[in-house]
Amino acid sequence: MEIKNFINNQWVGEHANGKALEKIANIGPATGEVIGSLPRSGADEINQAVQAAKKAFPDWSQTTAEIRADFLNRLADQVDANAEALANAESLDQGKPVHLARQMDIARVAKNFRFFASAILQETSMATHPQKGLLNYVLKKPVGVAGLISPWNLPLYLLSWKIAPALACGNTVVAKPSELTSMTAHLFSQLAVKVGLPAGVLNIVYGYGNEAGQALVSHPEVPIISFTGGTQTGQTVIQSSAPYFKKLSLELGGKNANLIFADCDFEAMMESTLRSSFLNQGEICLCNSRLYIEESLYPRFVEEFVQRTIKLKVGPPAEASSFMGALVSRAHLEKVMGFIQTAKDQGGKILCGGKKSDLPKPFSDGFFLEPTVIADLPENSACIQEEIFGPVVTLSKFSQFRESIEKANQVKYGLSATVWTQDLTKALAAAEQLSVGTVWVNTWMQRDLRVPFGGQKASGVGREGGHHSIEFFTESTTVNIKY
Ligand code: TXE
Repeated sequence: MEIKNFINNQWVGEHANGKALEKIANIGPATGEVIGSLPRSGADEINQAVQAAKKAFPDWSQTTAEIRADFLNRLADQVDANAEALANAESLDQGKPVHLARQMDIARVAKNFRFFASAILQETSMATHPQKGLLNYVLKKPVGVAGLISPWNLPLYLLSWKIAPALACGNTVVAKPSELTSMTAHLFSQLAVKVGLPAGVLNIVYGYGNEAGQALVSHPEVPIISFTGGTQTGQTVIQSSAPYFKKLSLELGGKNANLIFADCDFEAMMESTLRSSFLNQGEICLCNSRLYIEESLYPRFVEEFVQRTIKLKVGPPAEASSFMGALVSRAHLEKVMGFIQTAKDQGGKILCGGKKSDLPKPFSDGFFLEPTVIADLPENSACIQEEIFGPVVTLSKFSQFRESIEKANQVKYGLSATVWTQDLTKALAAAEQLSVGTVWVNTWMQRDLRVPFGGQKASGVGREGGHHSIEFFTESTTVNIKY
């Protein structure tokens, strides 16, 4: 797939002076082969997109919520109608199994658009506070050109989670997907043209983060940035946008604890813990990579968990029986392997996994890694403190409730946590005491899209979801009239 920038509803592969843009080779994670290319865009291309979005803003921001909701619903219909092509492209580009791309990523893209199409129609944009002789009311207005930057783990799912509310609120958009996974954004731009989205409302520019991404974050005419990616990069985004006082929403890394108490529903916990540890090759910021098991349950847990982890199939992404596909890039595979080596150096015990999976041709050069379980690490070790973002989990014990909370909270991240217990008091106390943005009790990755989603500490700033996204993607003006 030869991807081109999508600017003003045109696919553009050249600089403004007509010279072809340099191309970045896109490597397929399952084979390590080149599967296409994307443009290496820079500040000029970002500026072209911003000017197109600026030009489209007056008309688009004046449309009614009904008209915008109708566009979002038609985009959702197009996503459903093209789900197979989108799921295959996502799998080919990111390495995840096709069945996971279909039922997790692409299904959620359509849901994101439908959700915000209805949310914008329910929004009470004028809160009035009448007093005797003084009328106070609040206007909610679109902000302008929204800069949306998305990562490579759930490419179109997370990009749509930003595009949908941004457009619903009347903003126009310049999006910059991860250079590792740009294919579904390109396919999505074709759907936008198909539904007749006016030119310049949605623009997508491809390229490296420190070039195109950096140019978008520091563009003076982009007053709002929604970013999902690494904690390190989040800091750069804050610094680059600081001179402009931009509105920022940052959803960053996580190092989420899974607290497993002896009184839990063991089978339900086990089933869910295998998913929350290794789903999407462990490349979900909400994965639970730190498992804390109550001492009395530990022997039974370890035996069962290791046995079932070994049975998880790492295979060709197109096969329905593959639970895990390939990691997103060679560099990421090496990074995760580096953590496993460090774990060994720091006295950790590899209970299973730890090696690259060897698959037959044409997958022998793919970035496949066995699901890995590491025990007996000190709490201050790198694998327990740092985000690995791969199919690697650590096991630790606790004996007291208080100890489980202290261990869960002792990392710099604060995105989410999961608690397995049948004791209501314990569950409620844990939810109160865990310093994270989201707590799951006896489940994982289930939530109503109206709740605020995001992290605290090094996991980010701000919340998106339901009304919180609408708050973020609008500016409010308070009007006070004396009569
Ligand atoms: O993120 P990056 P990456 C974590 C995970 C992963 C690490 C790095 O630990 O190993 O982040 O992953 C763009 N200015 N998460 O490399 O680099 C970049 O092009 C502006 C957790 O994907 O942060 C891409 O579009 N933009 C995360 C996006 O930022 C810049 C999911 C994310 O890239 C930029 C993914 C810059 N200076 C990784 N540098 C989650 N919370 O879900 C890069 N980008």
